[in-house]
Amino acid sequence: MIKPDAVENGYIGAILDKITAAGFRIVAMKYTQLSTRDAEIFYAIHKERPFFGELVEFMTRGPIVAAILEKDNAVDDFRALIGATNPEEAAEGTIRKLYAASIGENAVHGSDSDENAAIEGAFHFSGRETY
Ligand code: 3AN
Repeated sequence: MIKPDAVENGYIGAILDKITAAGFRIVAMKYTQLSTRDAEIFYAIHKERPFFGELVEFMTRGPIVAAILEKDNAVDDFRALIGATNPEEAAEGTIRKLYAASIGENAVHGSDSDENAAIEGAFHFSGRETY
């Protein structure tokens, strides 16, 4: 996902450019907005974390871009491309270093495993929206 902060700041095009330049193929994509319930389900794993309320509030405050991306070694390569969760710790040239302001508002989400990528892809897209 391209998160609400990056959408608000006009970075959709720049971020997609980096993603495609890095060799990812777009399997599915949409511009949409999460409801509170959507965000609570999507981030259910973080329910007990102190920042959960803040995270749900942030992720629902404006539109996002959701996408399914395909590449060899996609999970690790995408996490390398986006950089550390905290933009201050993200490597030079990574998406979070370039386009994120804080650990809470960090521009992009990437799945942390193939298993979660399948779950998260199915959360956003039906079979007939993937190509
Ligand atoms: P990542 O997105 O790099 O996998 P996770 O899974 O640890 O990071 O965290 C999920 C999301 O929760 C992050 N993208 C970030 O928006 C938010 N988050 C993580 N840690 C914090 C924190 N300490 N304070 C506020 N929000 C946080």
